[in-house]
Amino acid sequence: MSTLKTSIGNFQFDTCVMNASGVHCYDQSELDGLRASSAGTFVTKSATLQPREGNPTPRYKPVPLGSINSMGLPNLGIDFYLDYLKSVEVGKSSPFLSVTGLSREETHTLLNKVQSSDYDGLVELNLSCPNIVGKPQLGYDIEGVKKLLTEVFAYFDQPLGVKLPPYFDLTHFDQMAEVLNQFPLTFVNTVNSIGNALYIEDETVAIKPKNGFGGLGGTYIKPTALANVHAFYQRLKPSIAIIGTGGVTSGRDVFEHILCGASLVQIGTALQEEGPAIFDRLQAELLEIMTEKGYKSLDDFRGKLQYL
Ligand code: RRO
Repeated sequence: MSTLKTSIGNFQFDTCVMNASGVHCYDQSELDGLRASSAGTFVTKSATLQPREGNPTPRYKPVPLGSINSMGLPNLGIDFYLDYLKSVEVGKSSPFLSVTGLSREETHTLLNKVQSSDYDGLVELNLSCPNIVGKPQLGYDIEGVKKLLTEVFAYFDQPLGVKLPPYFDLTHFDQMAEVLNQFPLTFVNTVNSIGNALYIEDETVAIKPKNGFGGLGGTYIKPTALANVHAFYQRLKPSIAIIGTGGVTSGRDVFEHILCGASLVQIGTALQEEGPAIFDRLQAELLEIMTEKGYKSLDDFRGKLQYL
C-alpha cells in the first residue's frame, strides 16, 4: 500500500492535501469542517489585526475554467484565529496560521502577537493579496520583501513561511529565490491567485469590486502554478519546503505539483466548488496513479520532473 505521508520542517502530515487560505477557513464552522475532513492539515483565512468585512458582493464568481475573486480580506481578526487554534493540538502535525498586515507595522504587530500567544505551530505570512485597493502586493517588491523578512527574523522564531504571488520571468524567480535563501524560512507557498484578471459575461464584469478586476484561480492557472513550484524547487535551499497551490481539481494535478517539487498541495477554487469531500477523491485518484506507476511514497517522484 502506498503512503501519502509528507512533512514540512519538523512537522509531519498523514497526507499531502489541504485547503488554500481563503477557502473554507473563515469561521469556526468552516474550520471545523476542514478538521473533520480527510485533509492532512488546514490553514486559516489570512488574518489582520482587526476583523474586516471585505469588499462588496458579488466578490467571488465560479467561471467555466476556474474562479475570479476580489474578497478584500474578509476575516474575523487575529484574536479569533489564535483562540481557535488554542483548541487544536499542535503536535507532530501543525495547522497553519495565515497572517497579513496592511502595512509593515501591522505585520510586525501581528507576528509579535503570534509569538507571545500560546500558538507555537506553523505560520504563513501572506505577501500576495491582490485585492486591496491602493495596496500593491508586497511579493512583487523584491527589495521590500528582503527588508520585511530581515526585520521579522530579528525577533520571530516560530516556523514561518511566505505565500507568494505568481512570477512570470526567470529573472524574477532568480531574484526572489536569492532573497528567500537568505532567511531561515520553513516553507514557501506558491502561488496565490493571478492578480487583477477581468472576466466578462455578455457586456458586464463578473464581480463588483474594482470594476470587475480580481484574482484568477482554478484550471486557468495550473501551468503558471506548476512553473512557479518547479522554478522555486530548482532555486531554493533544500531546507525550505515548497507548498504547491493553483489549479488542482484532480489527483493528476496533485501528482504534477509533487513532481514539480511540492511537499504539500493546497486546494482553492475546487474546494470552494466541491466542498471538503474533495480531499477523499483527490487522494484516491493520486493513490491510483502511484499504484499504476509503482510509487510507494511521495519521495519516489517528488521533484523528479523529466526534461526532453
Ligand atoms: O481576500 C482576498 O481578496 C484574497 C486574498 Br487575502 C488572497 O491572498 N488571495 C486572493 O485571491 N484573495
